[in-house]
Amino acid sequence: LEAAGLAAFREAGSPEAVEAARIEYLGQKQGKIKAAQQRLKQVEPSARKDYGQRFNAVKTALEAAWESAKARVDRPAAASGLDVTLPGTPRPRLGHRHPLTQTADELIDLFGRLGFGVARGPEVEDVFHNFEALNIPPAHPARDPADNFYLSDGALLRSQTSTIQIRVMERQPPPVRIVAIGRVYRPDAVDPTHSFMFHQIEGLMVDRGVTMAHLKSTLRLFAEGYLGTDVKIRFRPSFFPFTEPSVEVDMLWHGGDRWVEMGGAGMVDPDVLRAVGYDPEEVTGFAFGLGVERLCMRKHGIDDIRLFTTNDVRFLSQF
Ligand code: FA5
Repeated sequence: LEAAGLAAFREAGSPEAVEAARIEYLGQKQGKIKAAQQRLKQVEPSARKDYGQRFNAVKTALEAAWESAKARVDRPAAASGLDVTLPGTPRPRLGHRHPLTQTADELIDLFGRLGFGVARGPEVEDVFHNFEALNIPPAHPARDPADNFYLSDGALLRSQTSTIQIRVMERQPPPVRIVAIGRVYRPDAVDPTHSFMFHQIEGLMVDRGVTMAHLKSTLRLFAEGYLGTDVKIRFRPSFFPFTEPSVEVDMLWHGGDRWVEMGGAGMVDPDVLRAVGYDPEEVTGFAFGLGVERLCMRKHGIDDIRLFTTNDVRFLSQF
């Protein structure tokens, strides 16, 4: 009885089969255990004690077999091969956009609200767009092989986004009002505010009657919009071959104890306008080129430009 009952519970593969085995062995009316109990009365009085002990052991074993068979078939997931007692799979951690990508989007959005559209240009440039068209003659020190990443004769990794000014003006007549963001490359010595690859945001506005006052107020509005109204910026007279007059723009660094250069700017040189077929008697323009990493660093209190490219998740996950 015991062996047959244990086998019946062990082999029962569904709740119905387990119930059938229960009725057959443990059923109150016709169950085999019940029948075995009733046979106790017919046993010789001298053997009753042994019979009773054996009966109890078999009954306990079959009840236990029933409990475990029930637990086995009651788990709905058991049929699908899913073990619900295993620890769950951790929720995948979502990634997000790199802080510089977020910064680029914010800058484009901000300049968009000031009326600037978006332009693009290639990272591998020709000498004409990187230098020539920007009034940088062949003997100019800015063309020095030690200061640029030349790829082959006539091609280099662009050293400034000002190349895009030229490409935009070549394509369309005035008025122009665009910004362009992209990577630029220079073999500069690396330090907390310099890298050999960084991003610039270039701006160009050409129309009738554009003046230096427009340039300065645009850059002020931008700086206050991006860095906050308490930001301090200053303009210093400077020189670029493609603007006249030219300025450099500094921002007071976080900590407030030093100025860091944010970008260069100026009124587009009449020669540059003429070279793309614009009439400098009719239209004037301003242009600027700002360092994107430095803007992001100033806004978020980041101390070292190298953090953008070392892929430390402790840094990246803060954005
Ligand atoms: C220029 O590149 C000019 N093309 C800017 C310009 C545009 C002037 C339009 C006039 C009209 P400059 O070399 O100063 O200028 O670089 C501009 C900005 O890029 C700097 O102020 C700085 O914020 C950033 N920058 C320059 N070099 C590095 C570097 N190695 N690492 C990180 N940022 C840099």
